[in-house]
Amino acid sequence: MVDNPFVRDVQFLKSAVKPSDFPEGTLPEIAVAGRSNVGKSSLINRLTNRRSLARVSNTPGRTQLLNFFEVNGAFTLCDLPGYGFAKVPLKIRQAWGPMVERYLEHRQQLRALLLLVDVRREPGDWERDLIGWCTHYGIAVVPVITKIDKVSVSRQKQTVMQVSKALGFSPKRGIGFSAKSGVGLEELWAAIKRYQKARSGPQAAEGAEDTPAPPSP
Ligand SMILES: Nc1nc2c(ncn2[C@@H]2O[C@H](COP(=O)(O)OP(=O)(O)O)[C@@H](O)[C@H]2O)c(=O)[nH]1
Ligand SMILES: [Mg+2]
Repeated sequence: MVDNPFVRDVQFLKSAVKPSDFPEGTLPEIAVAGRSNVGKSSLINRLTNRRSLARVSNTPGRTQLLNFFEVNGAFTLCDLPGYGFAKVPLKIRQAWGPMVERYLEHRQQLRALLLLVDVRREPGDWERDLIGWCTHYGIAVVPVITKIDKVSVSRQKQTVMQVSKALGFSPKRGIGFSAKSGVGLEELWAAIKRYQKARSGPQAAEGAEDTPAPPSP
């Protein structure tokens, strides 16, 4: 593994489904969301420099949980369950939306959501719906374009800008990331640090100007 100078200490706090079970405390929180197979576990492991912090936890049939970690004693990370795994029973898939929306609504200390998008896939309704919820609850979204090593170095910047725009953000908002090579790690950490200090709620000024309106019905 490439050295990661950003992490001193990571602790698993707990898993939870409903707000009354979320870990207490006032540290700012950053959430991570993405479709199954987008590279979420790989990103979290790379981000925290742990080989298997975010275990492959999308085992079909299992209850889907929000997993909370504390990083550097400075902020908490919430790993949302991957969305859309075909083998997950319908009942569990249907529980995903209400669980995540309740989290977005109630988690006061949530400062930003990292929305992972695979560089080889067109963002779809799911991504737009999630952005719509975040906008509604005043939560900043940072698009992270994963597996950026799959496109040639000369096209990476342009691709990130295109995906960012396709999601309704300003082109420069997106971050290209590769868990494989470590590209984007520094930029991602810089964004996390910035959002740790940001205010939450509907007045969350930073980025609000280019957060798209919720999709029309
Ligand atoms: N080339 C490449 N493959 C990746 C990257 N990140 C994840 N993968 C691969 O994508 C697959 C899914 O990754 P995983 O982290 O388990 O995705 P998750 O389901 O979103 O947690 C695995 O085969 C990973 O090795 C990346 O940055 N580059
Ligand atoms: Mg995973």
